[in-house]
Amino acid sequence: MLAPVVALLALASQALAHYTFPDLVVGGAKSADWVNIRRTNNYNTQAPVTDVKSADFRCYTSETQATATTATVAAGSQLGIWADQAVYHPGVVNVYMAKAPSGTDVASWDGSGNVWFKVYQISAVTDGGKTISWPAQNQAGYTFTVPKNLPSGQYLVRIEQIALHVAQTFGGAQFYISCGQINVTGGGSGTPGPLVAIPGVYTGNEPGILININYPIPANYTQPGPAVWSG
Ligand SMILES: *[C@@H]1O[C@H](CO)[C@@H](O)[C@H](O)[C@H]1NC(C)=O
Ligand SMILES: *[C@@H]1O[C@H](CO)[C@@H](O)[C@H](O)[C@H]1NC(C)=O
Ligand SMILES: [Cu+2]
Repeated sequence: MLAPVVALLALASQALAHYTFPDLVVGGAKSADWVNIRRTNNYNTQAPVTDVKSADFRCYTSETQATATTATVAAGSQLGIWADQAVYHPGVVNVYMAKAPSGTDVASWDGSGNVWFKVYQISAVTDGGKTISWPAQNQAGYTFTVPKNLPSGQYLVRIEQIALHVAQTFGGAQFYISCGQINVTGGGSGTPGPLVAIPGVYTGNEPGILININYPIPANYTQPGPAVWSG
């Protein structure tokens, strides 16, 4: 008679197991779920992407084929990307953006090509091997500044939280991904870069992706991806 209990526990731990990023926070106001962010395949399962070469590594919408309502965001202002529950896996965060080609509505753009640059990251804190800590852990979401010199126009904004609790084997790192659509106004004349393709930016063998975070405690941590462009 243990079976139903075990099944229930399994369900409960599955429900607890993961998270999604369904909300943008613009001007301090949080959107409803999946309004400004393209609904991801995992909106029910919350399951992560683990194949960094898969098409779903970009926006995770192969099944939903979702687009979103584009939010207006002033350059230089704060933009938040919020999760459906606390991001409790230890790991790091990267936020990338990509500008839709001129004349193309971002709602009908897939973000292909060498077009993505990093605007924000939260890494690990190390001290030579005594301890390692994860400032991105146990957060409800993340807020960053849209670079002041970013040219005005329509962009995809993509978050990835890289959960590293079982990342000691290849493909073990879990990527929690979402793409929002924003229309940047009042921007500048900066040239964002370095530009990367997504997928393409990672192989899965990076020291910050294929890593045992538990033992021995890493003495240092290398954030995956290009440098942040801050404008
Ligand atoms: C983006 O903002 C510009 C400037 O306010 C506006 O002209 C344009 O219609 C907006 N586009 C979208 C898709 O919101
Ligand atoms: C720590 O630094 C060394 C030397 O630069 C490097 O080889 C190693 O990959 C780094 N470890 C991590 C986890 O980033
Ligand atoms: Cu999980």
